[in-house]
Amino acid sequence: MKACPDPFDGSSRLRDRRGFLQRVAAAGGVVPLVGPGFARRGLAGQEGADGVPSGTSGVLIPRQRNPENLEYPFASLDSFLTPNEQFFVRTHFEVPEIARGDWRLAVTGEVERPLELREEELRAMPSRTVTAVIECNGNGRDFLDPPQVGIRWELGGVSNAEWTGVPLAAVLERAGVKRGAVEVVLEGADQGQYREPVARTPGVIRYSRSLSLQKAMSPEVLLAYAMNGRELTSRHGFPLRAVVPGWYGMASVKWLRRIEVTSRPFLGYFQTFAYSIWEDRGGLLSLAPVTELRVKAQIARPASFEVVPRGSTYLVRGAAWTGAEAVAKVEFSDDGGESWSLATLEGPTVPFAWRLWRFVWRTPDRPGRKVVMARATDSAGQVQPMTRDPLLRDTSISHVLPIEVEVA
Ligand SMILES: Nc1nc2c(c(=O)[nH]1)N[C@H]1C(S)=C(S)[C@@H](COP(=O)(O)O)O[C@H]1N2
Ligand SMILES: [Mo]
Repeated sequence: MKACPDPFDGSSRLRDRRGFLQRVAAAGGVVPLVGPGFARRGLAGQEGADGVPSGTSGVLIPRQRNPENLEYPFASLDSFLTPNEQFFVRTHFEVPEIARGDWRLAVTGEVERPLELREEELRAMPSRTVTAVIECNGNGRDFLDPPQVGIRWELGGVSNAEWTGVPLAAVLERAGVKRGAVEVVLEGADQGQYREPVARTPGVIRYSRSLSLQKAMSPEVLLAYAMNGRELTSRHGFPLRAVVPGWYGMASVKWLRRIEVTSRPFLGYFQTFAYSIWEDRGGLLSLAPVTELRVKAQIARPASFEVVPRGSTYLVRGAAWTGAEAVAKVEFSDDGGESWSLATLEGPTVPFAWRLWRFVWRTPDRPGRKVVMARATDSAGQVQPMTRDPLLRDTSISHVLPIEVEVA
C-alpha cells in the first residue's frame, strides 16, 4: 500500500499571495505591472495546467496528483450549477475500483434488520433531487498566513450541483433504527495510510465520517447516484455517495460501502484527528468534529492579481452560501472593509445551494494595487468575520478573504 502524503502534505508550492504582498511592501504599496512573479506566473496569478490563467481556461486546476485533488477554476464561474467536468475533486486515497454487479451497501449496527442492498434495490426506492453546494473544509487554505499543511486550495474547493438519489432516512427506516442510537457512520470503499509522523494512521484505514442521527434523518440528506442528471463518475463516488447538504464536504462520503448506526459518538480519524476544530468550553479546549457550513461569499472576478482597467466599470461576480440558513445579503468593499456596498443577489434562494451575486464596481482612477473583498450575511444575522479565529485550526476558512488586483 502506497503512503499518501495528504492531508498533511508538505509539498506546497511557493505562495503567490505572499510573494505578491512582499512585492507590494517592497514597492511602497505600489506593485510594478510586470514583476518577476507576474512574468513567471501569468497575470491571473493562478496555476493553470500549462501556465494559462486558470480563470480563462476553465479546466480543473491540479493541487495534488496522487491521490488526485483538483480545484474548480472559480474565476470562470458563470452558471448556477457547476458542470460535472469542472466540479472540484477531493480524494484522500486512491479512487477505489468498484465493479457494478459486485457492489453492495451494508446497513449494520443498531438496526432491527441489517441490510445488504444492491444497486437495483436502491434505484427502485423513491428518489429525490436536491441542489447542494459542496465546500471542502480546507477551501481557501492558500489564504492562511503562515502557510498551513494540507492541500492549498485557493477559491475553487467548492462547487454546486443537483444531486439525485434516495434519502438516507428512507434506508434507515427500512432497516429500523433501534432506540438509543445516536449517530450514523458512513464508510467509503477507499483506503490507505499516512506514514508522516504528524499524520500517521494505525495502518491502513478507510475513509469514514459520521452524522448525528438527527441530521441523518433530515430529508435533504441523500444517498446519491446521479449528479446534474448524469451518472456519478468514479471521481465523485460511483456507484453511490452521500450528499449532506448544509455541512462541509468531508461529511459527503463517496464510494459508500457501509452505513453503521451507533449508540455512541464516532471518533474516527477524519472525525476528530482531521476535520475537527477547537471548542472553548469555559477555558477547557476540546476537539469537536466540523459539521455545518459557515456563511461565506467569494469573489470570482476579478481574480487574484487580475489587471483591472482604471476609471471604468467592472462587473464583479461571485457566489455565496451558508449552512442551514439562507444568504440574506452580500456586500462589497474596495477600501479594506471601511465601507461596504450592497451587491445584487441573482435568482431565487434555493435551500442548500449557493447564490450567485454581482456588483458593478466603479474602479479607481489612480493606478496601483487594490484589495477588494466580499462578505455575506445569513438569515440568522451571522456575518463573515474579518479575521481568522485560531480555534478553527487550518479548516473552516470563512473569514473575509482579500482579493488583490492591479489597477492599470
Ligand atoms: N470515501 C471518501 N469520501 C469522501 C472523501 C474521500 O476522500 N473519500 N473526501 C471528502 C471530502 S474532504 C470532500 S470535500 C468531498 C469532495 O467531494 P467531491 O470530490 O465530489 O468534490 O468528498 C468527501 N467524501
Ligand atoms: Mo474536504
